[in-house]
Amino acid sequence: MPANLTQQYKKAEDNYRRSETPEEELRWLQIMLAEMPKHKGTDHLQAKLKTQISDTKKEIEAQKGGGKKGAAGRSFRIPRQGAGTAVIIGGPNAGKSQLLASLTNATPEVAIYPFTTKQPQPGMMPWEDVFVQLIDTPPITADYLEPYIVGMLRSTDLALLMLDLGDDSGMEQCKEVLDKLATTKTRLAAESSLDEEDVGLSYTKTFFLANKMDDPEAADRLVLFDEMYERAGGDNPLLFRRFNISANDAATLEPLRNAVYETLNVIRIYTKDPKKKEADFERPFTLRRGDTLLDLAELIHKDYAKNLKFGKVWGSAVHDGTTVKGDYVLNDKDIIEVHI
Ligand SMILES: Nc1nc2c(ncn2[C@@H]2O[C@H](COP(=O)(O)OP(=O)(O)O)[C@@H](O)[C@H]2O)c(=O)[nH]1
Ligand SMILES: [Mg+2]
Repeated sequence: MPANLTQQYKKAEDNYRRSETPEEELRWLQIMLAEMPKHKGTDHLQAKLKTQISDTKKEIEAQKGGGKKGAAGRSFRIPRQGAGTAVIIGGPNAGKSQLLASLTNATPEVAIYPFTTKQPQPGMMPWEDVFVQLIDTPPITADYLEPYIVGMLRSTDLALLMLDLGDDSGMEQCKEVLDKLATTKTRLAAESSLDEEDVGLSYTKTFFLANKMDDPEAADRLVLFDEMYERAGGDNPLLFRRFNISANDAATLEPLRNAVYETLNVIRIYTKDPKKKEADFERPFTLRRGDTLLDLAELIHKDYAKNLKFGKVWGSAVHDGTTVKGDYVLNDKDIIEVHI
């Protein structure tokens, strides 16, 4: 039975995905439950939401209690940072940690033996004057999937699925990752979405990274991999946007780095204190394309949104110093004075 989820529900789930703290998560989960159409088709999802709400409450309590672990499986919470988040996944030795090391300031252990990475590790990838958060994860195999990885995939902006082309076993190992995720309610897809028919099923936008292209046999293996999936249905990696890379060769990663930033669909806003001559060019705010002056005010401080009088804009779409109201749609690189 289709769940017929409302726009408000979807907006709440979107905000839940982007929550940075358990308190924020709790707030959006409660709104999701309130917005959920109540009928037989959503019984299961309602029950799940209630469990999530109670787990999140426990986590908040545990934090207050001081340093104790939260609800089971939630111990690896990585707070969202930067303009967006991408989670790196794949089989053992695919090059996940190498990718994190090449693209970010992080220094994960990169090694020839599998299962080196036992905990998720974040790093910040620079893009012009902002950062994107990348998270390296332990490998997924036929009989090994950390439950928190599923949670991370569900709430991330983008997944980066890595195929190891440096070894004949890489193709099968990549298939195992997809097959394993197919046993959960969190799947990889060309675009992020919620399933309207199967309640609770969620798809996360994924880039497919064919890694170790420098290996002499890599190109041949990639052809074999594609043949394996040519007639397959389901979460088919042939549908994902593809990048042929060598994770240890930064030059091959440039198109990927740009695409990761672009897919986040964010804009940068420089704020200017009305009392000062210069805007703050050091730390732009990042917002989503389509966001308004009111959204910016909310990001700065709750009271700013409440007391917003007007804004002054220096940007590409308006004359310099134009006065605008809360519904003004922001453009990338706008300089904004917020007046309260
Ligand atoms: N030739 C080659 N080796 C790579 C590449 N990326 C990673 N490796 C090697 O593959 C092995 C596993 O890499 P690692 O990042 O630890 O894999 P992980 O288990 O997925 O985190 C290491 O020996 C890396 O040096 C690549 O693009 N080309
Ligand atoms: Mg690793």
